Amino acid sequence: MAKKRICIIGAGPSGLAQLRAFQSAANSGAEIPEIVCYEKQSDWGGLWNYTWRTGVGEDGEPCHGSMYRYLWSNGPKEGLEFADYTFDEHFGQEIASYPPRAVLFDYIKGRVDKAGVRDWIKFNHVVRDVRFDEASSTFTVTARNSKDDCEVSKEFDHVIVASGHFSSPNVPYYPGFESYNGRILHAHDFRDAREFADKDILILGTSYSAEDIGSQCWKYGCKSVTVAHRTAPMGYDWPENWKEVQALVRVDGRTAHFKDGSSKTVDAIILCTGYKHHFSFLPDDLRLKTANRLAAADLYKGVVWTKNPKMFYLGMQDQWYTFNMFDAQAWWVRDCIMGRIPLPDQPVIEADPVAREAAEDALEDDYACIRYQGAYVEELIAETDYPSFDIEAANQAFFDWKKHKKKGIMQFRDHGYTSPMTGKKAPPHHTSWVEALDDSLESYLQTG
Ligand code: FAD
Ligand code: NA7
Repeated sequence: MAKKRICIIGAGPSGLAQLRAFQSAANSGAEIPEIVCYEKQSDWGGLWNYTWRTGVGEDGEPCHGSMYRYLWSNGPKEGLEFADYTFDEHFGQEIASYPPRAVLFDYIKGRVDKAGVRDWIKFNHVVRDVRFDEASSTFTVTARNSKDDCEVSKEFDHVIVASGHFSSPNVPYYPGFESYNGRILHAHDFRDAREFADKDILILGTSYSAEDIGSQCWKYGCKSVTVAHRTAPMGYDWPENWKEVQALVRVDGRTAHFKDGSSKTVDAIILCTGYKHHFSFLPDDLRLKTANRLAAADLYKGVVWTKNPKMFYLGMQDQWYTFNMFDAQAWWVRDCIMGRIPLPDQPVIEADPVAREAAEDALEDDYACIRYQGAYVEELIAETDYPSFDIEAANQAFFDWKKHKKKGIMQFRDHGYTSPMTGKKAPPHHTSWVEALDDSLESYLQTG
Protein backbone atom coordinates (compact mmCIF):
# COMPACT_ATOMS: atom_id res chain seq x y z
CA MET A 1 0.00 0.00 0.00
CA ALA A 2 1.25 3.49 -0.86
CA LYS A 3 2.41 5.53 2.09
CA LYS A 4 0.06 8.26 3.31
CA ARG A 5 1.24 11.78 2.49
CA ILE A 6 1.04 14.37 5.25
CA CYS A 7 1.37 18.14 4.91
CA ILE A 8 2.24 20.23 7.97
CA ILE A 9 1.83 24.00 7.61
CA GLY A 10 4.29 25.87 9.82
CA ALA A 11 7.50 24.92 11.65
CA GLY A 12 6.89 26.76 14.90
CA PRO A 13 6.68 24.88 18.22
CA SER A 14 3.44 23.16 17.11
CA GLY A 15 4.67 22.04 13.69
CA LEU A 16 7.99 20.96 15.19
CA ALA A 17 6.13 18.92 17.83
CA GLN A 18 4.39 17.12 14.95
CA LEU A 19 7.71 16.38 13.22
CA ARG A 20 9.19 15.11 16.45
CA ALA A 21 6.10 12.94 17.07
CA PHE A 22 6.45 11.19 13.73
CA GLN A 23 10.22 10.86 14.12
CA SER A 24 9.81 9.25 17.53
CA ALA A 25 7.41 6.66 16.02
CA ALA A 26 9.92 5.93 13.26
CA ASN A 27 12.61 5.61 15.91
CA SER A 28 10.64 2.89 17.62
CA GLY A 29 10.38 0.94 14.38
CA ALA A 30 7.01 2.08 13.01
CA GLU A 31 6.47 2.71 9.33
CA ILE A 32 5.56 6.40 9.16
CA PRO A 33 3.87 8.42 6.41
CA GLU A 34 5.69 10.68 3.96
CA ILE A 35 5.95 14.12 5.51
CA VAL A 36 6.33 17.60 4.04
CA CYS A 37 6.34 20.66 6.26
CA TYR A 38 6.01 24.06 4.58
CA GLU A 39 7.47 26.98 6.50
CA LYS A 40 7.28 30.46 5.11
CA GLN A 41 10.27 31.77 7.05
CA SER A 42 13.88 30.83 6.36
CA ASP A 43 14.32 29.18 9.77
CA TRP A 44 12.29 27.18 12.27
CA GLY A 45 10.95 28.12 15.71
CA GLY A 46 7.89 30.17 14.70
CA LEU A 47 7.43 33.22 16.90
CA TRP A 48 10.59 32.30 18.82
CA ASN A 49 12.64 32.90 15.67
CA TYR A 50 13.03 36.63 16.33
CA THR A 51 12.91 39.10 13.48
CA TRP A 52 13.69 42.81 13.55
CA ARG A 53 11.38 43.19 10.57
CA THR A 54 7.84 44.51 10.86
CA GLY A 55 5.07 44.92 8.30
CA VAL A 56 5.96 42.98 5.19
CA GLY A 57 8.77 40.42 5.17
CA GLU A 58 11.58 39.97 2.67
CA ASP A 59 9.31 37.64 0.70
CA GLY A 60 6.52 40.21 0.35
CA GLU A 61 4.31 38.28 2.80
CA PRO A 62 2.96 39.61 6.11
CA CYS A 63 5.75 39.41 8.67
CA HIS A 64 4.92 36.52 11.05
CA GLY A 65 6.97 37.67 14.04
CA SER A 66 5.20 39.21 17.06
CA MET A 67 8.02 38.74 19.55
CA TYR A 68 10.17 41.57 20.76
CA ARG A 69 13.70 42.02 21.99
CA TYR A 70 14.16 41.54 25.74
CA LEU A 71 11.16 39.15 25.90
CA TRP A 72 11.47 36.76 28.81
CA SER A 73 9.09 33.86 29.24
CA ASN A 74 5.84 35.25 30.61
CA GLY A 75 5.11 32.03 32.51
CA PRO A 76 7.40 29.59 34.33
CA LYS A 77 9.41 27.22 32.12
CA GLU A 78 8.23 24.40 34.40
CA GLY A 79 4.78 24.73 32.79
CA LEU A 80 6.03 24.29 29.23
CA GLU A 81 8.90 21.80 29.52
CA PHE A 82 9.02 18.95 26.97
CA ALA A 83 8.48 15.59 28.70
CA ASP A 84 10.91 13.89 26.29
CA TYR A 85 13.63 16.54 26.42
CA THR A 86 14.17 18.38 29.69
CA PHE A 87 15.87 21.73 30.24
CA ASP A 88 18.54 19.87 32.20
CA GLU A 89 19.25 17.59 29.25
CA HIS A 90 19.52 20.49 26.83
CA PHE A 91 21.60 22.90 28.90
CA GLY A 92 23.54 20.39 30.96
CA GLN A 93 22.91 22.58 33.99
CA GLU A 94 19.95 23.80 35.97
CA ILE A 95 18.63 27.14 34.80
CA ALA A 96 16.23 29.67 36.32
CA SER A 97 12.49 29.64 35.70
CA TYR A 98 11.83 32.54 33.27
CA PRO A 99 14.28 32.19 30.38
CA PRO A 100 14.62 35.01 27.88
CA ARG A 101 13.50 34.37 24.30
CA ALA A 102 16.94 33.38 22.99
CA VAL A 103 17.25 30.70 25.68
CA LEU A 104 13.85 29.18 24.91
CA PHE A 105 14.59 29.32 21.17
CA ASP A 106 17.79 27.39 21.81
CA TYR A 107 15.86 24.79 23.82
CA ILE A 108 13.20 24.36 21.10
CA LYS A 109 15.90 23.92 18.45
CA GLY A 110 17.87 21.45 20.58
CA ARG A 111 15.17 18.80 20.53
CA VAL A 112 14.53 18.92 16.80
CA ASP A 113 18.23 19.11 15.97
CA LYS A 114 18.68 15.94 18.00
CA ALA A 115 15.72 14.31 16.23
CA GLY A 116 17.19 15.20 12.83
CA VAL A 117 13.93 16.34 11.23
CA ARG A 118 15.12 19.49 9.47
CA ASP A 119 15.13 17.80 6.05
CA TRP A 120 11.36 17.35 6.24
CA ILE A 121 10.90 21.13 6.18
CA LYS A 122 10.67 23.20 3.03
CA PHE A 123 11.74 26.64 4.19
CA ASN A 124 10.80 29.85 2.34
CA HIS A 125 7.57 28.15 1.24
CA VAL A 126 4.41 30.07 2.01
CA VAL A 127 1.23 28.04 1.69
CA ARG A 128 -1.24 29.96 -0.45
CA ASP A 129 -4.08 27.55 -0.98
CA VAL A 130 -5.51 24.25 0.25
CA ARG A 131 -8.35 22.47 -1.56
CA PHE A 132 -10.10 19.22 -0.68
CA ASP A 133 -11.35 16.97 -3.48
CA GLU A 134 -14.26 14.77 -2.37
CA ALA A 135 -13.82 12.32 -5.24
CA SER A 136 -10.19 11.44 -4.52
CA SER A 137 -10.44 12.32 -0.82
CA THR A 138 -7.16 14.23 -1.05
CA PHE A 139 -5.98 17.76 -0.45
CA THR A 140 -4.08 19.82 -2.98
CA VAL A 141 -1.72 22.21 -1.24
CA THR A 142 -0.20 25.06 -3.20
CA ALA A 143 2.80 26.91 -1.83
CA ARG A 144 5.01 29.64 -3.21
CA ASN A 145 8.72 29.10 -3.02
CA SER A 146 9.72 32.67 -2.28
CA LYS A 147 13.43 32.11 -2.95
CA ASP A 148 12.89 30.81 -6.49
CA ASP A 149 9.67 32.75 -6.97
CA CYS A 150 7.72 29.76 -8.22
CA GLU A 151 4.64 27.82 -7.15
CA VAL A 152 4.49 24.18 -6.13
CA SER A 153 1.33 22.07 -5.87
CA LYS A 154 1.20 18.67 -4.22
CA GLU A 155 -1.43 16.20 -3.13
CA PHE A 156 -1.79 14.99 0.45
CA ASP A 157 -4.01 12.63 2.42
CA HIS A 158 -3.96 14.83 5.51
CA VAL A 159 -3.23 18.47 6.25
CA ILE A 160 -2.13 19.68 9.68
CA VAL A 161 -2.41 23.44 10.16
CA ALA A 162 0.22 24.67 12.63
CA SER A 163 0.48 28.26 11.45
CA GLY A 164 -0.07 29.88 14.84
CA HIS A 165 -2.69 32.45 15.84
CA PHE A 166 -0.74 35.29 17.43
CA SER A 167 0.43 36.94 14.25
CA SER A 168 -2.48 38.75 12.60
CA PRO A 169 -3.18 41.76 14.80
CA ASN A 170 -6.60 42.86 15.97
CA VAL A 171 -6.40 46.62 15.40
CA PRO A 172 -9.32 48.68 16.72
CA TYR A 173 -10.07 52.25 15.65
CA TYR A 174 -10.70 55.10 18.07
CA PRO A 175 -11.82 58.60 17.00
CA GLY A 176 -8.88 60.89 16.42
CA PHE A 177 -6.38 58.14 15.53
CA GLU A 178 -6.09 59.52 12.00
CA SER A 179 -4.88 62.90 13.25
CA TYR A 180 -2.82 61.73 16.25
CA ASN A 181 0.62 63.38 16.24
CA GLY A 182 2.60 60.44 17.52
CA ARG A 183 3.20 56.79 16.76
CA ILE A 184 0.36 54.28 16.91
CA LEU A 185 1.45 50.67 16.70
CA HIS A 186 0.08 47.23 17.49
CA ALA A 187 2.00 44.89 19.82
CA HIS A 188 2.74 42.77 16.71
CA ASP A 189 5.05 45.57 15.51
CA PHE A 190 6.68 46.32 18.88
CA ARG A 191 10.37 45.36 18.92
CA ASP A 192 12.76 47.39 21.08
CA ALA A 193 11.54 48.94 24.36
CA ARG A 194 14.41 51.45 24.29
CA GLU A 195 12.55 53.26 21.52
CA PHE A 196 10.20 54.52 24.25
CA ALA A 197 12.81 55.64 26.78
CA ASP A 198 11.80 59.01 28.29
CA LYS A 199 8.42 58.82 26.55
CA ASP A 200 4.89 58.85 27.91
CA ILE A 201 3.12 55.82 26.49
CA LEU A 202 -0.50 54.75 26.37
CA ILE A 203 -1.34 51.06 26.22
CA LEU A 204 -4.73 49.65 25.28
CA GLY A 205 -5.58 46.16 26.55
CA THR A 206 -5.09 44.35 29.84
CA SER A 207 -3.77 40.93 28.91
CA TYR A 208 -0.25 39.47 28.49
CA SER A 209 0.96 41.86 25.80
CA ALA A 210 -0.25 44.93 27.71
CA GLU A 211 1.31 43.80 30.97
CA ASP A 212 4.60 42.67 29.46
CA ILE A 213 5.18 45.42 26.89
CA GLY A 214 4.31 48.02 29.54
CA SER A 215 6.70 46.34 32.00
CA GLN A 216 9.50 46.28 29.43
CA CYS A 217 9.03 49.92 28.52
CA TRP A 218 9.08 50.74 32.23
CA LYS A 219 12.22 48.63 32.77
CA TYR A 220 14.05 50.31 29.88
CA GLY A 221 13.23 53.81 31.08
CA CYS A 222 10.00 55.18 29.65
CA LYS A 223 8.69 58.24 31.46
CA SER A 224 5.22 56.92 32.24
CA VAL A 225 2.82 54.11 31.37
CA THR A 226 -0.93 54.67 31.13
CA VAL A 227 -3.06 51.57 30.54
CA ALA A 228 -6.67 52.01 29.42
CA HIS A 229 -9.01 49.09 30.00
CA ARG A 230 -12.16 48.26 28.10
CA THR A 231 -13.45 45.77 30.67
CA ALA A 232 -11.46 45.74 33.92
CA PRO A 233 -8.05 46.94 35.15
CA MET A 234 -5.22 44.44 35.67
CA GLY A 235 -5.04 45.57 39.27
CA TYR A 236 -1.40 44.82 40.06
CA ASP A 237 0.58 46.94 42.44
CA TRP A 238 2.23 49.04 39.71
CA PRO A 239 5.20 51.40 40.07
CA GLU A 240 4.35 55.05 40.76
CA ASN A 241 4.74 56.22 37.14
CA TRP A 242 2.20 53.62 35.97
CA LYS A 243 -1.56 54.37 35.97
CA GLU A 244 -4.60 52.33 35.01
CA VAL A 245 -7.50 54.36 33.60
CA GLN A 246 -10.90 53.62 32.10
CA ALA A 247 -11.46 52.99 28.38
CA LEU A 248 -10.09 55.32 25.73
CA VAL A 249 -12.84 57.46 24.20
CA ARG A 250 -10.98 59.63 21.69
CA VAL A 251 -7.68 61.21 20.86
CA ASP A 252 -7.27 64.89 20.21
CA GLY A 253 -3.87 65.90 18.81
CA ARG A 254 -1.50 64.17 21.21
CA THR A 255 -4.00 63.99 24.06
CA ALA A 256 -5.94 60.85 24.91
CA HIS A 257 -9.33 61.21 26.63
CA PHE A 258 -10.71 58.44 28.81
CA LYS A 259 -14.21 57.37 29.91
CA ASP A 260 -13.61 58.54 33.49
CA GLY A 261 -13.15 62.11 32.18
CA SER A 262 -9.38 62.12 32.69
CA SER A 263 -6.89 62.79 29.89
CA LYS A 264 -3.19 62.31 29.23
CA THR A 265 -0.84 63.67 26.60
CA VAL A 266 1.16 60.75 25.24
CA ASP A 267 4.03 60.22 22.77
CA ALA A 268 2.92 56.79 21.54
CA ILE A 269 -0.09 54.49 21.65
CA ILE A 270 0.58 50.77 21.76
CA LEU A 271 -2.42 48.62 20.89
CA CYS A 272 -2.10 45.45 22.94
CA THR A 273 -5.49 44.40 21.69
CA GLY A 274 -4.86 40.79 20.78
CA TYR A 275 -4.74 38.74 17.60
CA LYS A 276 -7.07 37.10 15.09
CA HIS A 277 -7.20 33.50 13.98
CA HIS A 278 -6.48 34.30 10.36
CA PHE A 279 -5.93 31.72 7.63
CA SER A 280 -5.69 33.54 4.32
CA PHE A 281 -4.69 30.28 2.62
CA LEU A 282 -7.81 28.28 3.55
CA PRO A 283 -11.17 28.13 1.76
CA ASP A 284 -14.47 28.43 3.65
CA ASP A 285 -14.99 24.67 4.08
CA LEU A 286 -11.63 24.17 5.80
CA ARG A 287 -11.18 27.43 7.67
CA LEU A 288 -11.34 27.47 11.46
CA LYS A 289 -13.31 30.36 12.92
CA THR A 290 -12.92 30.59 16.66
CA ALA A 291 -12.45 33.01 19.48
CA ASN A 292 -9.18 32.90 21.40
CA ARG A 293 -10.35 30.45 24.08
CA LEU A 294 -9.36 27.21 25.77
CA ALA A 295 -12.00 25.17 23.93
CA ALA A 296 -11.55 26.19 20.32
CA ALA A 297 -14.68 25.87 18.17
CA ASP A 298 -15.23 22.94 15.79
CA LEU A 299 -12.20 20.88 16.82
CA TYR A 300 -12.77 17.33 18.10
CA LYS A 301 -10.28 16.71 20.94
CA GLY A 302 -9.09 20.26 20.22
CA VAL A 303 -7.33 19.11 17.02
CA VAL A 304 -9.60 17.35 14.48
CA TRP A 305 -11.52 19.65 12.11
CA THR A 306 -15.08 18.45 12.68
CA LYS A 307 -16.19 19.44 9.18
CA ASN A 308 -13.54 17.26 7.56
CA PRO A 309 -11.75 14.91 9.96
CA LYS A 310 -8.86 14.37 7.55
CA MET A 311 -7.69 17.82 8.48
CA PHE A 312 -6.12 18.85 11.79
CA TYR A 313 -5.19 22.02 13.63
CA LEU A 314 -2.51 22.32 16.32
CA GLY A 315 -2.09 24.99 18.98
CA MET A 316 -5.26 26.93 18.20
CA GLN A 317 -6.35 27.26 21.83
CA ASP A 318 -5.61 30.17 24.13
CA GLN A 319 -2.60 29.08 26.08
CA TRP A 320 -1.61 28.51 29.68
CA TYR A 321 0.13 25.32 28.62
CA THR A 322 2.20 25.70 25.46
CA PHE A 323 5.04 23.43 24.29
CA ASN A 324 3.97 20.28 26.11
CA MET A 325 0.35 20.85 25.09
CA PHE A 326 1.45 21.08 21.46
CA ASP A 327 3.33 17.80 22.03
CA ALA A 328 0.23 16.13 23.51
CA GLN A 329 -1.75 17.27 20.46
CA ALA A 330 0.93 16.26 17.96
CA TRP A 331 1.37 12.75 19.40
CA TRP A 332 -2.43 12.32 19.37
CA VAL A 333 -2.76 13.55 15.76
CA ARG A 334 0.09 11.25 14.71
CA ASP A 335 -1.66 8.25 16.24
CA CYS A 336 -4.99 9.22 14.72
CA ILE A 337 -3.38 9.46 11.25
CA MET A 338 -1.51 6.19 11.78
CA GLY A 339 -4.76 4.40 12.69
CA ARG A 340 -3.77 3.79 16.30
CA ILE A 341 -6.62 5.96 17.58
CA PRO A 342 -9.97 5.40 15.84
CA LEU A 343 -12.28 8.35 15.24
CA PRO A 344 -15.85 8.00 16.56
CA ASP A 345 -19.00 8.62 14.50
CA GLN A 346 -19.66 12.12 13.20
CA PRO A 347 -22.31 13.08 15.83
CA VAL A 348 -19.81 12.27 18.60
CA ILE A 349 -17.11 14.27 16.81
CA GLU A 350 -19.42 17.27 16.57
CA ALA A 351 -20.67 17.06 20.14
CA ASP A 352 -17.16 17.04 21.62
CA PRO A 353 -16.15 20.71 21.09
CA VAL A 354 -19.61 21.86 22.16
CA ALA A 355 -19.24 20.00 25.47
CA ARG A 356 -15.72 21.38 25.91
CA GLU A 357 -16.97 24.94 25.37
CA ALA A 358 -19.76 24.46 27.92
CA ALA A 359 -17.28 23.08 30.45
CA GLU A 360 -14.97 26.06 29.86
CA ASP A 361 -17.86 28.51 30.22
CA ALA A 362 -18.59 27.06 33.66
CA LEU A 363 -15.05 27.69 34.96
CA GLU A 364 -14.89 30.16 37.80
CA ASP A 365 -11.43 31.66 37.70
CA ASP A 366 -7.93 31.45 36.23
CA TYR A 367 -6.99 28.63 38.60
CA ALA A 368 -9.86 26.54 37.24
CA CYS A 369 -8.79 27.43 33.69
CA ILE A 370 -5.27 26.17 34.38
CA ARG A 371 -6.64 22.91 35.79
CA TYR A 372 -8.97 22.59 32.79
CA GLN A 373 -6.14 22.92 30.28
CA GLY A 374 -3.91 20.64 32.36
CA ALA A 375 -6.66 18.00 32.31
CA TYR A 376 -6.94 18.37 28.53
CA VAL A 377 -3.20 17.78 28.12
CA GLU A 378 -3.45 14.76 30.42
CA GLU A 379 -6.42 13.37 28.47
CA LEU A 380 -4.53 13.42 25.18
CA ILE A 381 -1.29 12.06 26.63
CA ALA A 382 -3.16 9.11 28.17
CA GLU A 383 -4.08 7.94 24.66
CA THR A 384 -0.52 7.96 23.23
CA ASP A 385 3.02 6.98 24.18
CA TYR A 386 4.09 10.58 24.92
CA PRO A 387 5.91 10.34 28.27
CA SER A 388 3.33 11.07 30.94
CA PHE A 389 4.29 13.69 33.48
CA ASP A 390 3.09 15.17 36.72
CA ILE A 391 0.40 17.58 35.45
CA GLU A 392 -0.45 18.56 39.02
CA ALA A 393 3.16 19.76 39.46
CA ALA A 394 2.88 21.83 36.27
CA ASN A 395 -0.45 23.26 37.46
CA GLN A 396 1.23 24.10 40.75
CA ALA A 397 3.98 26.04 38.94
CA PHE A 398 1.27 28.12 37.23
CA PHE A 399 -0.58 28.67 40.53
CA ASP A 400 2.60 29.86 42.24
CA TRP A 401 3.39 32.08 39.26
CA LYS A 402 0.00 33.78 39.58
CA LYS A 403 0.53 34.35 43.30
CA HIS A 404 4.01 35.73 42.70
CA LYS A 405 2.63 38.16 40.11
CA LYS A 406 0.09 39.44 42.61
CA LYS A 407 2.83 39.86 45.19
CA GLY A 408 5.19 41.81 42.94
CA ILE A 409 4.56 42.32 39.24
CA MET A 410 8.13 43.47 38.57
CA GLN A 411 9.61 40.76 40.81
CA PHE A 412 7.73 37.59 39.87
CA ARG A 413 10.45 36.47 37.47
CA ASP A 414 12.90 36.28 40.35
CA HIS A 415 11.21 33.12 41.66
CA GLY A 416 12.02 29.47 40.91
CA TYR A 417 9.67 26.47 40.56
CA THR A 418 9.82 22.69 40.64
CA SER A 419 10.13 20.85 37.33
CA PRO A 420 7.32 18.34 36.73
CA MET A 421 9.82 16.32 34.71
CA THR A 422 12.83 16.14 37.04
CA GLY A 423 11.30 17.06 40.39
CA LYS A 424 14.12 19.58 40.91
CA LYS A 425 13.58 23.18 41.97
CA ALA A 426 15.05 25.81 39.65
CA PRO A 427 17.81 28.00 41.07
CA PRO A 428 17.25 31.77 41.20
CA HIS A 429 18.69 33.79 38.31
CA HIS A 430 21.96 35.57 39.16
CA THR A 431 20.37 39.00 38.59
CA SER A 432 16.87 40.23 39.35
CA TRP A 433 14.72 40.77 36.24
CA VAL A 434 14.49 44.51 36.81
CA GLU A 435 18.29 44.80 36.84
CA ALA A 436 19.00 42.28 34.07
CA LEU A 437 19.26 44.46 30.97
CA ASP A 438 21.43 41.94 29.10
CA ASP A 439 19.15 39.05 28.22
CA SER A 440 21.51 37.15 25.93
CA LEU A 441 21.81 33.38 26.22
CA GLU A 442 25.44 33.73 27.35
CA SER A 443 24.48 36.09 30.16
CA TYR A 444 21.52 33.95 31.25
CA LEU A 445 23.53 30.76 31.47
CA GLN A 446 26.24 32.28 33.66
CA THR A 447 26.15 30.74 37.09
CA GLY A 448 26.92 32.39 40.41
P1 FAD B 1 3.93 30.04 15.84
O1 FAD B 1 5.03 30.11 16.81
O2 FAD B 1 3.22 31.29 15.48
O3 FAD B 1 4.49 29.33 14.51
C1 FAD B 1 3.72 29.23 13.33
C2 FAD B 1 4.64 29.00 12.14
O4 FAD B 1 3.85 28.85 10.96
C3 FAD B 1 5.60 30.17 11.88
O5 FAD B 1 6.91 29.71 11.74
C4 FAD B 1 5.08 30.78 10.57
O6 FAD B 1 6.09 31.36 9.79
C5 FAD B 1 4.45 29.57 9.89
N1 FAD B 1 3.41 29.93 8.92
C6 FAD B 1 2.35 30.75 9.12
N2 FAD B 1 1.61 30.84 8.00
C7 FAD B 1 2.23 30.07 7.07
C8 FAD B 1 1.94 29.77 5.70
N3 FAD B 1 0.87 30.26 5.07
N4 FAD B 1 2.80 28.96 5.05
C9 FAD B 1 3.89 28.43 5.66
N5 FAD B 1 4.20 28.68 6.96
C10 FAD B 1 3.37 29.49 7.65
N6 FAD B 1 4.38 31.02 24.97
C11 FAD B 1 5.08 30.57 26.03
O7 FAD B 1 5.05 29.39 26.34
N7 FAD B 1 5.83 31.41 26.79
C12 FAD B 1 5.95 32.73 26.48
O8 FAD B 1 6.64 33.46 27.16
C13 FAD B 1 5.25 33.22 25.34
N8 FAD B 1 5.37 34.51 24.98
C14 FAD B 1 4.73 34.95 23.88
C15 FAD B 1 4.89 36.26 23.52
C16 FAD B 1 4.28 36.78 22.40
C17 FAD B 1 4.51 38.21 22.03
C18 FAD B 1 3.43 35.95 21.63
C19 FAD B 1 2.74 36.50 20.43
C20 FAD B 1 3.24 34.62 22.00
C21 FAD B 1 3.88 34.11 23.12
N9 FAD B 1 3.75 32.78 23.53
C22 FAD B 1 4.44 32.32 24.60
C23 FAD B 1 2.79 31.87 22.87
C24 FAD B 1 3.20 31.26 21.54
O9 FAD B 1 2.00 31.24 20.83
C25 FAD B 1 3.76 29.84 21.65
O10 FAD B 1 4.86 29.80 22.51
C26 FAD B 1 4.21 29.23 20.32
O11 FAD B 1 5.06 30.08 19.59
C27 FAD B 1 3.06 28.80 19.42
O12 FAD B 1 3.60 27.93 18.47
P2 FAD B 1 2.89 27.64 17.08
O13 FAD B 1 3.80 26.74 16.33
O14 FAD B 1 1.51 27.19 17.31
O15 FAD B 1 2.78 29.05 16.34
P1 NA7 C 1 -5.20 38.67 24.39
O1 NA7 C 1 -4.82 37.82 25.54
O2 NA7 C 1 -6.15 38.13 23.40
O3 NA7 C 1 -5.83 40.01 25.01
C1 NA7 C 1 -6.35 41.02 24.21
C2 NA7 C 1 -6.60 42.26 25.05
O4 NA7 C 1 -7.02 43.31 24.18
C3 NA7 C 1 -7.68 42.10 26.11
O5 NA7 C 1 -7.27 42.74 27.29
C4 NA7 C 1 -8.88 42.83 25.49
O6 NA7 C 1 -9.68 43.43 26.45
C5 NA7 C 1 -8.18 43.91 24.72
N1 NA7 C 1 -8.96 44.45 23.59
C6 NA7 C 1 -9.41 43.78 22.50
N2 NA7 C 1 -10.06 44.63 21.68
C7 NA7 C 1 -10.01 45.85 22.26
C8 NA7 C 1 -10.50 47.12 21.90
N3 NA7 C 1 -11.21 47.30 20.77
N4 NA7 C 1 -10.27 48.17 22.73
C9 NA7 C 1 -9.57 47.98 23.87
N5 NA7 C 1 -9.08 46.80 24.28
C10 NA7 C 1 -9.31 45.75 23.48
O7 NA7 C 1 -3.92 39.17 23.58
P2 NA7 C 1 -2.41 39.42 24.05
O8 NA7 C 1 -1.73 40.01 22.87
O9 NA7 C 1 -2.34 40.18 25.32
O10 NA7 C 1 -1.85 37.97 24.32
C11 NA7 C 1 -1.72 37.04 23.24
C12 NA7 C 1 -0.56 36.11 23.44
O11 NA7 C 1 0.63 36.87 23.32
C13 NA7 C 1 -0.52 35.44 24.80
O12 NA7 C 1 -0.71 34.05 24.70
C14 NA7 C 1 0.85 35.73 25.36
O13 NA7 C 1 1.59 34.57 25.58
C15 NA7 C 1 1.51 36.65 24.40
P3 NA7 C 1 -11.07 42.84 27.02
O14 NA7 C 1 -10.69 42.15 28.28
O15 NA7 C 1 -11.63 41.92 25.96
O16 NA7 C 1 -11.88 44.05 27.25
